Amino acid sequence: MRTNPHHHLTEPLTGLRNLGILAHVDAGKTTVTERILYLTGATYKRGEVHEGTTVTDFDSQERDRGITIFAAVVSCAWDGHRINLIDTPGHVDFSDEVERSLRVLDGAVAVFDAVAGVEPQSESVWRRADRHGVPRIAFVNKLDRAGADLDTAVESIRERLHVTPLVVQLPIGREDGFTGVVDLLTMRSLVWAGDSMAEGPVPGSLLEEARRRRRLLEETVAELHPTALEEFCAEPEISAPTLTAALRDLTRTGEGVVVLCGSAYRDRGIEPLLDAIVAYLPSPLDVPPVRGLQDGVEVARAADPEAPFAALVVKVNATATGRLTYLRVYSGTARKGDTVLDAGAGRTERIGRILRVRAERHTEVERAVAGDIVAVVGLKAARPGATLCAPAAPLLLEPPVVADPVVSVAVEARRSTDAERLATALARLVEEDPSLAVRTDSETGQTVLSGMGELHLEVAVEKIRRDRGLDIGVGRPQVALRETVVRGVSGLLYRHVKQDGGAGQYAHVVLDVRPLDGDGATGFAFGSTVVGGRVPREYVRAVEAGCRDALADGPLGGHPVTGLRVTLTDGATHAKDSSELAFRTAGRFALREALRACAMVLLEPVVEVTATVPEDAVGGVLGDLAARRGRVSGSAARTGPGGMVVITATVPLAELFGYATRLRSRTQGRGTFTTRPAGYAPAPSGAAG
Ligand SMILES: Nc1nc2c(ncn2[C@@H]2O[C@H](COP(=O)(O)OP(=O)(O)OP(=O)(O)O)[C@@H](O)[C@H]2O)c(=O)[nH]1
Ligand SMILES: [Mg+2]
Repeated sequence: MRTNPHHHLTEPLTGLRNLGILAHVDAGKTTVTERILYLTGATYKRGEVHEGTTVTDFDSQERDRGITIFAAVVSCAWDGHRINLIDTPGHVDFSDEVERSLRVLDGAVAVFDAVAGVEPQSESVWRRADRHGVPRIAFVNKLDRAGADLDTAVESIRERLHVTPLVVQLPIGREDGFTGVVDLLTMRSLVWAGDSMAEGPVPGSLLEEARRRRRLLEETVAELHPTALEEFCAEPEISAPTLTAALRDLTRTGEGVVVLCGSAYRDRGIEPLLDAIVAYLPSPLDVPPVRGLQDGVEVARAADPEAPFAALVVKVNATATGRLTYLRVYSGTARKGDTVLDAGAGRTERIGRILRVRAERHTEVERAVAGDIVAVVGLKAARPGATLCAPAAPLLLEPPVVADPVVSVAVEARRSTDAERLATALARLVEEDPSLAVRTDSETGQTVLSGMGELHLEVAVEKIRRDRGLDIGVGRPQVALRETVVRGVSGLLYRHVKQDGGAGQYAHVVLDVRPLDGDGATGFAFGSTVVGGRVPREYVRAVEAGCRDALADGPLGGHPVTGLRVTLTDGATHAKDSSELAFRTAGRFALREALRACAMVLLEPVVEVTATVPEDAVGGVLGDLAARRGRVSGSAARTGPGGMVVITATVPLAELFGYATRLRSRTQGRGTFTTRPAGYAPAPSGAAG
């Protein structure tokens, strides 16, 4: 069933799948990707994560650490379709990579561990995919492991993800004896041995169970899909073609999720997964047209090769030898040599070469058409999230959301002569990864690197060490604190008046400041209740901008301020001397003064920790979490896979530095944990900052 990799596809857009592989750490995303590349003929050898030989974990740190850090794009072909595949990282510190990937995907495969079921990070990425409206199918992996069970994994999908699982396979054999599946649509068996897959009739011993499950699938589909229901009522059974069509519809609306299973590591279950990707997940033509701003007005652009060009920058790889920019083309066609506009930056760039990203080598193509994901050489400055478009038809696509960095470290070059090289290296790193930020501390003069977590920063610093051979000193990690309002003020009047010759400035504003509703709520809301046009609309907007300026440093310690609502209640203008600038300045100083009058409190980031530990270590682990100011959640400890106990707790991020080492030693290396952001909580007085 292997297709010829050199077969040249001049496929229509309907044959294209932009697909992401999503899951919790270690569920097997990279291994699934690797098997897909092998089966589609994109590679000639199966790579292994633990041997550091996979295509998508190509970075030396990924290979050393055995985890995916950077989302990687790779293209392959299956059954006359082309698949652009993005293997994403599972670790929470790199979830911005996932967010950026989701922005440009049309569909995804969510991979689950058949022993652990739905894990916290799979739940988080599932929610993210919901927000982006990305249709998914589920692959329950690692069916070969001791304790693996498809049915329990499916139940956890139903319970934790609140979706209706549509299970289309029945496993043949358990754990070590897992050899194949019964395809419940065709009612045929698929059995794998070594490199080959054999199709045959359903084994007699499984026939009854297979029929029962087929019936269950029909019932579930009939409940959700009108055409299927009609056939279900009129005929003895729903035919395979009707089922397939219904499953495709339900996948696209998200009303149900098709569940397949297998063992990527043992090469079992990947062919049907590829068939399902092609059958159920949408092409670029099946998803709604992209929306963007044209002269400030929202417009839709269809995935039409003849329309004006518009693309979103997904990723940038800036290496010493050049800059590779990954684009998702949403409309139009780009050709080698074209000039395109970076709509946000207002700068034009030239497309040097266009590459299709393949496993073994990249191949040059003449053009990139709507729907495709390609890599481009020659762009000098476009950053991830930028829109590139035809200069004659500017369009600004919404950039992916970038999370606020929560952890920072001071970095310095150990040799003072390296200071400039370090600054350049940091600047380049930030260009590639918008979830990193660099600033100079105004008090200490130190260079401070901020990111999504301890591992994120460790990887960033190590990358500079490796790529540039720089000797770098790194300070202790610090969490990013916030300030919030606990008791507001009302009727704060601020007058900004300068009328001593020349162009004057005149702005009066009156503000109310209140905490945002909800404990630990973050964000900023602004409104105006000014009546009778006492403050014209453009000045109201200027006041809002001024307030946003003031949020950058709060009165307690210069931390960003969040979780408040500001209302402009009154103001006054001067016929000649009022301007947007005057009102922006007034807004800034007014809020700054108001915040000094408010009761404020420091907030620190907290995370939800899920630790899986051996039973005899539970007491010690709970005690340790308490000492770290952790609050163990309701159903404190539940029994997880393999007799391990799963503990969930909310812990301040500041207390978690170095926790990996501690947990390992407390559990003789058997305990593992993952975290996910759980917002902010009031910090104890005297919190580090
Ligand atoms: N037993 C078994 N092990 C598997 C299977 N699939 C993957 N693994 C192993 O599980 C480990 C993690 O696999 P990866 O493919 O790196 O998982 P991942 O989801 O890409 O991990 P991150 O990218 O770090 O989130 C590796 O040691 C794999 O060899 C499987 O089907 N069965
Ligand atoms: Mg991986």
